[in-house]
Amino acid sequence: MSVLTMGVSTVTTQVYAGQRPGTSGLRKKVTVFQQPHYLENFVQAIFDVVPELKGGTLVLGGDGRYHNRAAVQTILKMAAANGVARVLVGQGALLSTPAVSCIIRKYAAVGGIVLSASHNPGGPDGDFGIKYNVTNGGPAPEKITEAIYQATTTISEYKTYSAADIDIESLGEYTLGDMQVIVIDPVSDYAELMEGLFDFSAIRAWFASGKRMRFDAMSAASGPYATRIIEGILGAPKGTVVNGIPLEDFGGLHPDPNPVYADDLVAHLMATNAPDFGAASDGDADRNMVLGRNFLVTPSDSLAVMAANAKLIKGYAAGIAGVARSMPTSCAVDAVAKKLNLPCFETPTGWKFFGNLLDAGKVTLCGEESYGTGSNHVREKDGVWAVLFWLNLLAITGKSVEEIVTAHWQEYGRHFYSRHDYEAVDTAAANGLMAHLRSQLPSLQGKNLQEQGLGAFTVALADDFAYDDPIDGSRSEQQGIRIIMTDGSRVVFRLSGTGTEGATLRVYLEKFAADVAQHGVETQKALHDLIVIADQLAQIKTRTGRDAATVVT
Ligand code: G16
Repeated sequence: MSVLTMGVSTVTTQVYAGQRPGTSGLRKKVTVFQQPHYLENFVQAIFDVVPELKGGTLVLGGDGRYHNRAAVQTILKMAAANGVARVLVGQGALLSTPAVSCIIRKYAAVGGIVLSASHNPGGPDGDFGIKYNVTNGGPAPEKITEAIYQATTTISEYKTYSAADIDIESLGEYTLGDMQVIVIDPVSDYAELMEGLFDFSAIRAWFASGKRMRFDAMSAASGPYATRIIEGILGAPKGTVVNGIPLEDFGGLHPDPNPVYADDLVAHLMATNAPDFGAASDGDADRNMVLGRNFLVTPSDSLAVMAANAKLIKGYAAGIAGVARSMPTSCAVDAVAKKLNLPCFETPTGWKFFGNLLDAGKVTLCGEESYGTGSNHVREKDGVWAVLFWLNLLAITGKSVEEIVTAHWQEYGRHFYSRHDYEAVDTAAANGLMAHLRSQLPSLQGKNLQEQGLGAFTVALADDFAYDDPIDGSRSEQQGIRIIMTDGSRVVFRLSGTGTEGATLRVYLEKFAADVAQHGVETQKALHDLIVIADQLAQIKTRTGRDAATVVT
């Protein structure tokens, strides 16, 4: 049923179960979102939970995946019916996640809606997602996402506006009832922000000297940003950015910048006559992978190198206030913080947990093992920013990626690190595995694992990570099981909050080596004993029925 008043109609709807946002918004199969009123219910819940949007500005865009354009039209009409004064929408429905954050902040918007399932595959059979970002430009904190979820559990109607679709393919201004719609260039505000942070002349000179780079945009949102900035403003040769045109199905590939899904980039950087620098970004351009010629950089090391060298970069030359990392991220950045006497925070997985620390000025740089790094310039992780940070570092030091990272290890020691993912595992089996681990926590404390034939480790701490936000006092529990050894080695277990099929078990492994002679050991070899311990303690093989991880990063 639908009741029409002055173009605004109130549509009767029914509750859909399971609209609770995960680590980063609501992510489901496209076909789930295509059910009648499914998207509308969630969007109305946002308008109900954030009444400030009435009369305010909303930023709207997404990663270019299938269903984005249709969803943008639906949301524009609902925004008009819910009294939003102005919407800034990216041309072609495109806005990278960090660009949304930048634009919310620059134009003092009340918030933004990002249509993205990030690195998850796209297309009619792929995934779709939606998340709400708040006034600081960052992902809504749990208090708000939970309120949105609660609103979806009682919803009975939503408001929409009857009008023709807006032409979002062309820049321009339109009206929808009393609401103004401005179709904006997705790149220009973001490019201007980057120019203020980095030494573009030094990077231009680096390219002009014949240095080469390969940026793989994975047919996703970073393409237009990287092409305009790296090839356009910074003068890199045409062809430096590959897969630079966003495709609705990402070319059928998995837009996740890690050595498994960005294997083509890795192959190019391992080839003879490889470029000096390689980089990739994910579906919505907030993740990054960087690599040198014949040399992979782990995201945890990347964060540590950035923190150690921040003073060399224009935007951070005045010094950084502190650093933060998600709990499963390696402690490489902690070593830098210790030496530079900087505060260092450990938060649960999810960029939303960095927001309060950044707003309070407690930290400047943040990072996660899941190929995410960022700073206080926006309130999201930022793939193109991270690549520009590295380019700036290469340009002003004149060193190679390998030289920079190996010198870093010499100074701070090496934190060997790997994540083993078991994707699309049976949900009950995955929950059983976590429950089994939890039940062992009390008895693991202080245990000498060598006595069980499990490598020369003694457990210093075994717990289920809980975080007390130092700014707002909120507490988040059950954020991952940590088993920390007396030598600082760690095995961490979590279930992903971003998957859409069954459960994904993530096993994070870390071992520290101060001795330079050890630094050349192959990572999986260095972590071998911990891999065995993880399997034994969690009974991974028997409980998941898997012989090997789906993805090893
Ligand atoms: C999101 C979050 C990140 C998190 C990642 C993985 O990234 O923003 O903070 O590290 O998911 O989360 P999980 O381990 O729960 O799958 P993205 O790039 O998917 O938005």
